[in-house]
Amino acid sequence: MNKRIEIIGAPTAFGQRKLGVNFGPDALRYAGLIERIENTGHEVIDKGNVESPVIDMKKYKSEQNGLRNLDEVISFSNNLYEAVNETKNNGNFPLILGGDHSLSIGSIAGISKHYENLGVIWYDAHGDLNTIESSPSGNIHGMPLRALLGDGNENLTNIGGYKNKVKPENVVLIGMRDLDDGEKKYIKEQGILTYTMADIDRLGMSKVISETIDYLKAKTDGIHLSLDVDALDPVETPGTGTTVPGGATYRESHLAMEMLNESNLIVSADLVEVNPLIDEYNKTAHQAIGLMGSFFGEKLL
Ligand code: HAR
Ligand code: MN
Ligand code: MN
Ligand code: MN
Repeated sequence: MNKRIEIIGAPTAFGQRKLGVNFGPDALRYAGLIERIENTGHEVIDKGNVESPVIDMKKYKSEQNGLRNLDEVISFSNNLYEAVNETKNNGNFPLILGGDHSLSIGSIAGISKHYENLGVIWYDAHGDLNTIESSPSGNIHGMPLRALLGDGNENLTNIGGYKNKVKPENVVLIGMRDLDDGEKKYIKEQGILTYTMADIDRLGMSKVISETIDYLKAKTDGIHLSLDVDALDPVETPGTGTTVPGGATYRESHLAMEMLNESNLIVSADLVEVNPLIDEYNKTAHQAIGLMGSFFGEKLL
C-alpha cells in the first residue's frame, strides 16, 4: 500500500557533545534518501529542517552541570513536536531524520497524541533510559525513552502538553549491548521486552522481529520505529557518536526492516545519530538509506 511520507529534518546536536550529527538530515538527503524511497512507489514530501536554536560553541564545548543544553533541547523538542503533529494531522507518515536521539522526545510526543496505545521499537545499542540521577554523562540523548515513559525533567516529560507518551509494556528494545546499571534495573522492574545482542545471536533476527510484532500487535494501535544507527556494528555504520562493538549486521538489519514493512503496522519512524563529520565518506548515511529501502518495501526481485 502506497503512503505519503513526509520527511522532517531534525538537525539537533544538543543531546550529546559531538558536533556534526546536526548535519545528519542533509547527509541522508545528499546520499539519495528521497529518490530511494520514491523508487519504492511512495510519494515523498520533504518538509525541510525544523528550526533549531543557535549553537553557542563556547557553551557547547564547555563542561556543564546537570542536563547538558537543557534549554536548547526543550526548545528544539517543541519545534519538532509541532512539525510531527502537523504531519499526523495531514494523515501522512512522518519520517524524522536526526540529529541525535534526544529528538525522539519531540517526535514521539507528536505521534503518540494520535494513538491510544502507541507501540515503540527502539532499535539501538543503548536503552536511552537514563534519568539525570542514573546518567553517566548528562547527555540527554541517553534519556529520551525514559522521558517518554514519564520520568525526568518536567519540561521534557511534558512536551506537547501531556505526559506518559508510551507505556513500558508497549516498548520493545532491540540490539542492546551498552546499558547503564540504572537502565538495567529499570528494564527489569518494568518488565520491558528486551532483545540484547546475545538474544539476537541465539534466536536469530527473524525470530526476534516476529516475536516483537506478535507482542505489540495485540495491544497497540500503531507502532513507531526509532532506529539509531549505532544499533548496527561500527564496521557497518562508523559515522556515529557512540559506537559499540558487537552490533547487528547490515543483513540482519535489512531483514528486520523487511519484516517490519510486511507487518503493515508501522505508522512513523525516526532515523537518528548519523554524523557525517566523523564518518568515512558518508558511508553511514548510505547504509541507513539501504535500510530505509527495505523498510519502505523495496524488493530484490
Ligand atoms: N548510556 C550512555 C549515556 O547515558 C550513552 C548513551 C548514548 N546514547 C546514544 N543513543 N547514542 O542511543 O550517556
Ligand atoms: Mn539512541
Ligand atoms: Mn497516545
Ligand atoms: Mn545508541
